Amino acid sequence: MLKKILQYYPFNLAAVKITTFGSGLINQTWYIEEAGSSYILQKINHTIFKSPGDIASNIKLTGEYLSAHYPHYLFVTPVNTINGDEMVYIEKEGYFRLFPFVKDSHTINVVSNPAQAFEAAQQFGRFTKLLSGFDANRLKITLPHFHNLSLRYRQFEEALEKGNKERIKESANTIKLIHQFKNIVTTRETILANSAFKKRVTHHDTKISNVLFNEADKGLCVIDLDTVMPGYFISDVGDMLRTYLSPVSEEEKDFSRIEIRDEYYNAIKDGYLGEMAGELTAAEKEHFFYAGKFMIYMQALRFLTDHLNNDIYYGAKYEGHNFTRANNQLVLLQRYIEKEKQLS
Ligand code: GN1
Ligand code: MG
Repeated sequence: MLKKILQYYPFNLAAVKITTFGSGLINQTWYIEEAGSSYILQKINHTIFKSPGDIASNIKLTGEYLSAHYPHYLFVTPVNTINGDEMVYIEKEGYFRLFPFVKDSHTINVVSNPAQAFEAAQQFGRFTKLLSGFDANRLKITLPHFHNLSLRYRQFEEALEKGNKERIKESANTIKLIHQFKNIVTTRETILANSAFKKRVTHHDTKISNVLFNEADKGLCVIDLDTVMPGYFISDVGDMLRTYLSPVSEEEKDFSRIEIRDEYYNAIKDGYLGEMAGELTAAEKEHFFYAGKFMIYMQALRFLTDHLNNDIYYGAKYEGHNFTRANNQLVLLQRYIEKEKQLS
């Protein structure tokens, strides 16, 4: 099947070597080697990204802006097919695209020192900063309401009415915790109503595996641009706080291992503000800590909602997978809030 897709690129198919690659939950990724060159092939999850053409259009527009204004900035754009298209569409299989593999780069799955957190935060901050002269409204909305916490909350309430009855019953304690932290939803509504909160070009998926590092572990560039859309800084900062602060990820089942590491908080802050301090308003800067609450809570909400809806969005590798993930995120949220006075 993959060879069928590679036919659309100038490959010598007999010499192509394909291996699976990466750890994303949504898109599928492969590593392609041919005659000493390497590429990344990705299948876009079409049930989630309903208009893959919009993703291609966003990458093209931002890529053109960046190469015109910052020719030395590394920004990875897809390789065109032999027909000059940015993607391949194959009936029943879906949409695929090919990226050049950045030489001597690697990705990291778990942040293992504050310097990596600093580098990643600098890369995400730089991305938004360099695009500050680009009108974010030109971007297509690839996932409508992606980080709309109020809508996520309503979807959770709907799952409480229409979801799996047994799971709802078993989740009573988790549901109670979600209700207990509802003020995180109202705070977002209040702050975003303030014109001091600005819409900018936002990545919306700032996990560490979406940054390429060089051999010296310096950040090279950001990748996975599917969710690049107009948005607020709390999305990007918040997802870094959510995924870099604890030594264990959302997959961890032993919740006693979840902790907040102060030096990583400071590294994210230094890396991001080193780029963005001149862009963010005072009101935004005051909500740096809130960004973490927002994203951790939203992820807990999304995992729990999916569990109540029989795992239709994230899928499940074992019974109760999304329930464990939701509880993991709620423990993370509580550990985080315990440090509010100290960190903010
Ligand atoms: C999904 O596919 P991946 O791993 O890049 C999700 C993110 C979640 C993340 C949780 C389009 O990202 O929003 O934070 O899982 N992306 C989408 O691991 O829903
Ligand atoms: Mg992603």
